[in-house]
Amino acid sequence: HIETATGDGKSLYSGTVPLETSAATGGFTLTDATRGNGFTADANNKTDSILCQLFQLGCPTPTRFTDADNHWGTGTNADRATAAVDAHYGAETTFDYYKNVHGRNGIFGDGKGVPSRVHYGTNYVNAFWDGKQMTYGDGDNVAAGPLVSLDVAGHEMSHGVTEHTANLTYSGESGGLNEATSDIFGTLVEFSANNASDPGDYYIGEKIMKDRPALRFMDKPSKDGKSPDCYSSGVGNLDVHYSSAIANHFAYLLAEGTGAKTIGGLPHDSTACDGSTLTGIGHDKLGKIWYRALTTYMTSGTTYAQARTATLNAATDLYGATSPERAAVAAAWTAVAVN
Ligand code: ASN
Ligand code: ZN
Ligand code: CA
Repeated sequence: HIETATGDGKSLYSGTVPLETSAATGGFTLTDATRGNGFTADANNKTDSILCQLFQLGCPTPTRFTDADNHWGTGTNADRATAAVDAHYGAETTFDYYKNVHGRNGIFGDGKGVPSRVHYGTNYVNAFWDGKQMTYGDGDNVAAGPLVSLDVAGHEMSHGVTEHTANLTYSGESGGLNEATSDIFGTLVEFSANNASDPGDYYIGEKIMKDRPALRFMDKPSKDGKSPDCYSSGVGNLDVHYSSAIANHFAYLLAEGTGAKTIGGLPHDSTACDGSTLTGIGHDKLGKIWYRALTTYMTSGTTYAQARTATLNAATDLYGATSPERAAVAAAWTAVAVN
């Protein structure tokens, strides 16, 4: 007999958080029956063999966490359940973001929750969505700690949303748009949590990175030393995590405009490629416009020029052809040299 329960956990990055769990004989489990039975398990530092990755053959079975009193984790890595607290909270927050803001019932739109695995591999500095489940590495404790922050969780699970909507091909300009979609919604998931320990910002991975302030910067992507701030032909030849920079910069400028400000306690400063001054329309409207563009107008081969049209169409649908929102979308693309 299993019944829903509400516990709490001491996370690594988000303070003490409420957790939806299940009560069963022998203790509680990290299974969220209120969100389609998404659950969080321990990968036990194992990795998936190539046979597992390609044919789902011989894949290691993650172990379910159990807890006697439904108070999970200690806030440090010494307890293996701590990273699980962050991952479970990240899955809950992402599920709620898509449901409450976009009316999307889970990653697949079918109400099903997803499995999350923590403690994948050894010193594994990545996290990934494999089409069915979330997987998080522990990091190497030099470049990065465990990759279980809210923005990373939202980023990875949003790859599942993209796959089931526009299905943007993961190379060329569409690959950059796929990655940017994950950075945009990962950021909006972080904002939506309204968590005092991990407030919303436009940095990606600021909680996990140890040797620099963040993995990526949407206000000025070139702060990472590698990403472009402005579109040029050939941007589609870059790795998708750098070609994403154009849409990340667009998204920041649309939401926040140009100039310097502190957001989530972090410095942000954005400049338009054409020197123009922009006023933002806020991150809620950015999310509405990008989600409608992704689910209504973008397709697998969408380019940057076509993303401009897709978001203009979305803004027309949502706010009208002569709206300030639609004009702001046009100005933000022009500001990153997508004309
Ligand atoms: N963390 C990487 C990403 O989501 C891994 C991947 O799936 N390509 O971009
Ligand atoms: Zn990604
Ligand atoms: Ca962030």
